[in-house]
Amino acid sequence: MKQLEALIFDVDGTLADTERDGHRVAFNKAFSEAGLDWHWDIDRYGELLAVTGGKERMRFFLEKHDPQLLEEAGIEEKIAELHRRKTHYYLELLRDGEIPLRPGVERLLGEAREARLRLAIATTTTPENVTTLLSATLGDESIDWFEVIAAGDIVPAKKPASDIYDYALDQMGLSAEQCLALEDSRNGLLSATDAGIPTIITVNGYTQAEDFQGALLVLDQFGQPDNPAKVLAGDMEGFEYLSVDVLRTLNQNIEALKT
Ligand code: XBP
Ligand code: MG
Repeated sequence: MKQLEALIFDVDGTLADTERDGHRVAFNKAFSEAGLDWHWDIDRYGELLAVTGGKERMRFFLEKHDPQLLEEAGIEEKIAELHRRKTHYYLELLRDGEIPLRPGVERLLGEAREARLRLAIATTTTPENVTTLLSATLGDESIDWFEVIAAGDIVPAKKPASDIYDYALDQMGLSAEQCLALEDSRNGLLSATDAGIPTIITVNGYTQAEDFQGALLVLDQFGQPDNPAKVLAGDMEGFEYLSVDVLRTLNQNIEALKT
């Protein structure tokens, strides 16, 4: 029987609600600094989240908003420069403490470390965005809690492709059944499940209406003893919030189904 060995966390939307008041705000600052009129309001940004990756998201926006611009010489450099400035503004927001962790994240990481579960990250965002979020919320030493931080352009295809999870598994030398993935979006679910990793979803404002067919469990948040999680799909086995005990039970149930 395969034991649960590791947890692989998504970042944006899962560890913290980074999109609406973080990435979106930073994109808009970069656009206005460059003299562009590409303001992304909350609803439009929700539509643009269909595509993961900041540079990819700008290209997706231009396909509808100004397709001719995509044909112009130098557009890739322009997108890359806008993305560098966007990252600068995003890191500023993180360092200013504007983006807290979601409820239960710090507790679950602490429990997982105590239980000697191995930890990794699989995200489409830029690596500095991950390390800066961790430093700003949990202290510099928390970066070392994660033996692999698989992020951004390290793989050719971003989520929903499985590449980033395949990479994390490879780096850890683990098989998919030894891990659980924690995600907030359909693109994340598709990526993790395509890599064979059973996945737990914690929804947020942008992802709550998405199709999470195939997820092991769908929650409104990880939850806390004084702030129980709501189960939106699946079974939390009578537990009130996502704990290592729940994760081990879910893992054992999957293994039991195989025998
Ligand atoms: C996160 C993303 C990222 C961020 C922006 O998706 O889609 O693109 O919005 O990050 P997931 P960058 O949570 O599924 O990994 O601008 O650094 O790409
Ligand atoms: Mg996410």
